[in-house]
Amino acid sequence: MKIYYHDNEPSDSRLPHTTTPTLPASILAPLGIQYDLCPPNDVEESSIRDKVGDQPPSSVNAADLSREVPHLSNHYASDTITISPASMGEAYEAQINKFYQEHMHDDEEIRWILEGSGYFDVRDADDRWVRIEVQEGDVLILPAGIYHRFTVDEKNYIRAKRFFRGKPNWMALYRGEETEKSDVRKEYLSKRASGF
Ligand code: KMT
Ligand code: NI
Repeated sequence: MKIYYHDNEPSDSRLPHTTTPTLPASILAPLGIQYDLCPPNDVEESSIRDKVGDQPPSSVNAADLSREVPHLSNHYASDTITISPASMGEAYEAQINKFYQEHMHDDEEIRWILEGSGYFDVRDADDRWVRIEVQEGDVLILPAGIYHRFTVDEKNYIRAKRFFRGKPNWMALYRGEETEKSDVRKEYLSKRASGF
């Protein structure tokens, strides 16, 4: 996982938009973002690599993931999303443009990257875009109320498992006056101010 400020150039979102130096992963926690690594394998998923780690479990299913990633233990629903021209056809460009509109959610956004790669951009406390490069095995949890956006990279392919802590609700609340006034946003800002 590589983290850096987005260069804010308006060119294609799928380009790296890199700036240097890169940022340490420690900048994520004060924004309420959690990160973990959990390489997928072929028991549940079709894209397979050997697991890494000292004592890897022999397989990964939702229950194992819950054990490995303690903050996922309360989940009780999940689905898998594939973002690619092949899986989305004509809707592809429109869909990736939609993901790239700055938004937040009423609930956490929890993603386990099973295959491929992409970028999550999140706003830091100074409203700068921080780009988080994700790839296979990354588990990323964005808190409710944080402004963010997502794009695939130039390879145009990502497959991710989405977890729901409650009733699945994918509604994106786009940045604007209304969203700014919402309880979820206010709660996020207050938690961020007090260091989570
Ligand atoms: C979102 O709401 O930003 C997303 O679901 C991004 C796509 S998940 C790889
Ligand atoms: Ni989102």
